[in-house]
Amino acid sequence: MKEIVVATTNKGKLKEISAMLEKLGIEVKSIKDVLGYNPDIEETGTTFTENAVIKAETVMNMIHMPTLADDSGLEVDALDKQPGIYSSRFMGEDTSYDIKNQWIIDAVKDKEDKTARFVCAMALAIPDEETKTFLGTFEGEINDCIDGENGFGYDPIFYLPEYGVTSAEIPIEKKNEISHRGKALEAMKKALKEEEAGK
Ligand code: ITT
Repeated sequence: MKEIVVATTNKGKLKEISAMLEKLGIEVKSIKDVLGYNPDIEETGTTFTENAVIKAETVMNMIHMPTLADDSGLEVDALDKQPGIYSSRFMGEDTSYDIKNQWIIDAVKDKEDKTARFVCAMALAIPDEETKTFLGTFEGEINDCIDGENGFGYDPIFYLPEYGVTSAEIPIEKKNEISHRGKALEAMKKALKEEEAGK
C-alpha cells in the first residue's frame, strides 16, 4: 500500500499516525486533503472497535481508497473505565482539556487505585476487502497534576511509572514506540506483512 487516507479530524492523532506510516514509506492523506471537508460521522458503536469500523467504512465508501480510522480513549479504573469511548465527548466536545483533565485529577484524588489505560482500535477499510481491525493498550496512572506540553488530550495527566513522567513529557517518537496507537499500528504492520508473504 503506497497511500492511505486517515479518517480523523484529530490533529494529534494524525500527527502520530503520519509519523509512524511515513516511516514505512506510506504516504498519508487526511480526509480533508481528499474530500475538502471533514464529514460528520456519528459514532454509534458501543466499543472502540465498532466505532473505528464505522469511521473507516463510512469514509472508504465515500472516497474508494484504503482508509484507516482510529477510535481511542482513556479508561480510568476508579471511574468504572470512564470516559472510555466517550473520551472526546466527555464534559462536552468544546470543553478544554485543562478543565477535563483537572476534573479527572480531582475525581481520583482520594482513590487508592489511580490506574488507567489508553485504548486504541484501528480499522483498515480497503475497497472490496473485509475490514481489518487492530487493538493496542497503554497502561499508566492518573497524575496528581497537569504536566507536559507534548501530545494532546489526556496526555498531560497520564503518568508513566516506568518513566517517572506523563505521556505529554516524552517525545512523539518515544510515545509512538510504547503507546496504544503505536501498538495497534504495529499489529497492522505485522498483519499486512503476513498477508503480503502469503500471496
Ligand atoms: P476522530 O473521531 O475524528 O478521529 P476524536 O478525537 O473525536 O477524532 P475519538 O472519538 O476516537 O476521536 O476520541 C479519542 C479521544 O480520546 C481523544 O479526543 C482524546 O481525548 C483521547 N485520546 C485518545 N488517544 C489519546 C492519546 O494518545 N493521548 C491523549 N488523549 C488521547
